[in-house]
Amino acid sequence: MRFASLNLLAVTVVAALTLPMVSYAGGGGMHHDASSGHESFPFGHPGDAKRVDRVIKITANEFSFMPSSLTVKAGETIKFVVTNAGKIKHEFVLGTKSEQREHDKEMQAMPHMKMDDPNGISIPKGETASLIWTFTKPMVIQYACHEPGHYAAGMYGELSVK
Ligand SMILES: [Cu+2]
Repeated sequence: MRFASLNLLAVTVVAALTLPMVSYAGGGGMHHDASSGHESFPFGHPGDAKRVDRVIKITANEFSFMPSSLTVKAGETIKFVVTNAGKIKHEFVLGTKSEQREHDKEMQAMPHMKMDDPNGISIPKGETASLIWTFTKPMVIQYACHEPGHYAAGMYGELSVK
């Protein structure tokens, strides 16, 4: 439901600023499960901390991730431990390429929006944060940062689920 309110807010902001070039189709790539009210994702779901199969360490910097590509297996629960070695705040958000593009548009419109999506974390400079995710089927997605201008600067990596 967060995305619904987000889009509503975005429309309000856009209307207030009268920026007709920015359009919000609504919903983006995210899907809502009407029964639970929780978002669902085509590439899996938040993982159980007690069932982590593998820990993957990632370093975020201006403006890239190390490593810049990853491979996991369908069915695996991964704990991503992301260290921000940069001088500014970064994010680590999982999503399909189209979801990332949609989310980036929203973030550019509202750069100070607080990150509270289950598929992403925000990491202050010098800190380390983690995200646990269970991947359910083979596909290729991205991990990306949506701080203003970062995605456009190439701050994303390819994650292949085999
Ligand atoms: Cu960034």
